[in-house]
Amino acid sequence: MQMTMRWFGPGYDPVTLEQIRQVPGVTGVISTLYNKQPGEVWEVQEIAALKKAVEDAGLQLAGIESVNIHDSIKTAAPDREQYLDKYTLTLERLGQADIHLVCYNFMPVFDWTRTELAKVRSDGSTTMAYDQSVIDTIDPHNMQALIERQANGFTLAGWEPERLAKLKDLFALYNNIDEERLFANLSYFLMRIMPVCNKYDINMAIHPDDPAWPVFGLPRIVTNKEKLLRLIRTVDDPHNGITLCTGSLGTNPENDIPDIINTLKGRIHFAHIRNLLHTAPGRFEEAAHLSTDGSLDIFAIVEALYTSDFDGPIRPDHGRNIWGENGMPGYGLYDRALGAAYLNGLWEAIKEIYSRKTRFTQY
Ligand code: CS2
Ligand code: MN
Repeated sequence: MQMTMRWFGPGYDPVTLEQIRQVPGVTGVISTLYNKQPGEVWEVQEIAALKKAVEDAGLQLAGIESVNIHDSIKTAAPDREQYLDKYTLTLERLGQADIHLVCYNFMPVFDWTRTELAKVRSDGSTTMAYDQSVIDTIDPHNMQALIERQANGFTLAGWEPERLAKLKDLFALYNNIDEERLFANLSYFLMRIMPVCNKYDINMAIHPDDPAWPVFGLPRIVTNKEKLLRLIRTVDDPHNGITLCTGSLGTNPENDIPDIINTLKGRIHFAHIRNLLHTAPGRFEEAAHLSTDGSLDIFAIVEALYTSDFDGPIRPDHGRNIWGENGMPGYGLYDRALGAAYLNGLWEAIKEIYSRKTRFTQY
């Protein structure tokens, strides 16, 4: 396991690499070229500059989140081959730069969805929250404005105004795309990129849909154990793996996350750990990482990662805004740093318990 934090890059992230470097046990960052639109090829020099900035700060660029996928690939539009070639070229360049982990998602139109970005909790901290009954009354065309209004002046990952400006066209593209078609398009994408992933040993780690059910009538295909299993079996290559995001899979209380971890052993390449509190069916808010603050058993989750020999990067996913920090929703420094410290503590304790168990069974 390598403890990391997400960093959005200079000019986008108010958190600095120097601050991240001082969080105990954090040795790497997960980053991206935030200025890139889906479908744009990443330039060699841009990748090198990102890597250099991270390494100059004494950290490792442990992976990319995300190289976003163009809608023509997701919808199998007539020009998809051109975009697949571009994606492959970006992967090739990342591989040549010695980067071996790429997180991506295959959600139609909208990335993660929340109805509130700064819900005030009883302790005065603010957090992101979701309420399906609110979504049910919103015209999806107003969704971008709703997010923007609460985003504290930041452009949030997955909510790029340039792309969402064409929302009508985007929805039209997905008109005939049901779950099966979307799955076929995802499988095709994976088959097409596996050769380059094999050549450069790049682990692809699909991010689960967030929340884990259809939103605005758009299909969602990365939501539970069965669907994840189907995906890794359909393209049965070790480089086709997943990002275990507890906050996304955990939106559905029926998802047994430790069981998912055990079932997908060996194919989990990246872990996002965050906690959330279920307040009613279809309604939740993001909690502090500590198990007792939310509905997820973070100990059991970390234990399952440990016992399934998980050896990829982990990052504390969304944190609250605390101590007066006016951070990017979900990505302030303080609460994520507390999350990293907590997760490191759990890992150390679990490792110690298991090594004692092994010592005892040897006698
Ligand atoms: C992230 C996602 O902040 C978040 O919720 O987990 O935006 C994630 O980066 C993308 O879905 C992965 O492509
Ligand atoms: Mn996540």
